[in-house]
Amino acid sequence: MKHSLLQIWLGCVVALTIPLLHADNIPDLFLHDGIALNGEWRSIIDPYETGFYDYRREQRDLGKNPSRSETFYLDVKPADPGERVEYDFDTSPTLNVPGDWNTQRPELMYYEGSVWYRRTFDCAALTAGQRAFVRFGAVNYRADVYLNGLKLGTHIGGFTPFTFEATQYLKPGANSLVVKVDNKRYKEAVPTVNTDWWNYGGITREVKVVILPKNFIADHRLVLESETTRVISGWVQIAGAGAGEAVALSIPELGENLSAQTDATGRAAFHFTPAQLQLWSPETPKLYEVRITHGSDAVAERMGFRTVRTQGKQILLNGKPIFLRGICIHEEFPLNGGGRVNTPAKAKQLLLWAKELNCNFVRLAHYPHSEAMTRLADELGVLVWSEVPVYWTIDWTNAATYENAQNQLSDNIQRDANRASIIIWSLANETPVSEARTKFLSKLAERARSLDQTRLLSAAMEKVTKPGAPNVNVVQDALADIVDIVAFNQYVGWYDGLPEKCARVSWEIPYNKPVFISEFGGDARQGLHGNKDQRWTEEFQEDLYQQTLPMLDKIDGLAGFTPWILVDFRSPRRVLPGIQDGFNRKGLISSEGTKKKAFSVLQAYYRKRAAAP
Ligand code: GCB
Repeated sequence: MKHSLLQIWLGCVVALTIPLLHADNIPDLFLHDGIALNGEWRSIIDPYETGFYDYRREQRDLGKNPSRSETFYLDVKPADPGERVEYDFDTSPTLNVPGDWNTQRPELMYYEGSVWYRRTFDCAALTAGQRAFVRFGAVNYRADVYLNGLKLGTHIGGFTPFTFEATQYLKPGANSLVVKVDNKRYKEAVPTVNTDWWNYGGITREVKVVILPKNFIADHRLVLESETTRVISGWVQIAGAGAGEAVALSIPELGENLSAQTDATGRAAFHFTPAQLQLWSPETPKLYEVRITHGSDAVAERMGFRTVRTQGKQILLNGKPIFLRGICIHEEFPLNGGGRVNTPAKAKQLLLWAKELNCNFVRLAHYPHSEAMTRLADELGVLVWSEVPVYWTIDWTNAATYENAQNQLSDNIQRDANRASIIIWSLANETPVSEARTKFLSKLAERARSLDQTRLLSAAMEKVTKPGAPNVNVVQDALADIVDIVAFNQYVGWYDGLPEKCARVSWEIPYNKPVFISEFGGDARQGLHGNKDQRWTEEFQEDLYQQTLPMLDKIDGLAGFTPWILVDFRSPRRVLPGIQDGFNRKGLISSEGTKKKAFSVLQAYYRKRAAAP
């Protein structure tokens, strides 16, 4: 994305409070092989940001002559025994990448601030016309990136990929890549200061250096237009190209071998109708290898083809009504010390637990999960709700906050637009209704629709009690007019009365759209037993599920739900000793990986639903 003058101006205005906007207008290079920079990086904890600001609080990388003594990204050694250099990456401890820093070192468990990472790597000289890029899967929250002492750029936002061009900065032989990572929370940020999850810092996803020809495959999109005509259409974008460059696209299993020429914008269009296409669905998650070639550049990936739309109160997958048997998931793993999911194996385990529950759907809360997760969902046949961290009380009237949210949404859509598993883009979670908030979210919705017309839009809203009728719940939110699915979180039996209340409650949801319950649940400490009236016991949570499920069944137009949540997760808000100990305990699986009693209640309910949808 290119930035407008307005954006640049806004960037200058708010730079002191909220470091602005990501600086890349370079496509995601996930599919290209590169020099993997995973593994051990040297690290310096820098709570006062000494390596970044001088003693007058001037940003060193904006200064005319950054001093060698304290400017960490220069990564120098004393030139002679007398030189004062007050840092040394070579003798500093290491952190693993990808990985959060919190679970790697006890002193970083609660740390919110800056950590410098340094990785050296060797590289051959670029040949004429070649271009070099550095790609990060995700860094939470702000990354300032330097190669061989020079700045590549700044990225804001903790859960989406970014790529900087490094052609002018890469050296033949040894290179030093330095990243200042800062996970401090800001009121103006997305998410804002207040969340019910742990603010894991670090380079949490993979890093690689990619060397490409001058013009290269930047992006592609293939969409099944209709389940009846079976027409697939789409495009391949060649970066740097003008008109008349040849692009080949093949799907060997379908016998498709196509070629097309780029137009003046470097885009080649494709349109074809395979003879024997098997549609992707949770029951038959059929994927085809799609290969794209342009000159010496080639990428390949496995893709599925399906349609999704709504009709009145129904969600139709491949033209047939589907009930979404779901569960919410945070990107956090219970075993092996916990922390952010940082391997495909951990992501897979989360999806396998969801499948064991008889789910056909997951809500990936409350931010984009890794590429590995959504690709595994394609492979395993699990439908996905994908979300951006527009959570609770965002700074709705701040233009820079909006740009930030829009960038995160756009980057998430661009990254995952070819995933058959993703059927819903979610704009927000539990945001307080106001004119400013609805304006902000309407703009986000417009943006999402401009980037992708093939999926459904939603947001986790809230229900309210009907005035004068304490047992009647209603959804009254202008956002419901904008989204395709009316989704809301509800906690009858936990934050709202006791589980027995479920039997008395009725629902008024006055929209001719599918209704979806994006959260319900209650906490239980695994292993704590008692009777069902005793809060925090497994029996209380089990009873809450037993009471909630029949209550939800009565909702007109119910198209599915995602209880909160698959696994207990860390939350600094949850302080009750002996029960919470820093964890939200609404998981059906404990922070040690053990299933609680309510797991079987939901599993049995979904088994029945699957048999008679
Ligand atoms: C919610 C939030 C979720 C919380 C959950 C809870 O409504 O969307 O992020 O963790 O409630 O446990 O209170």
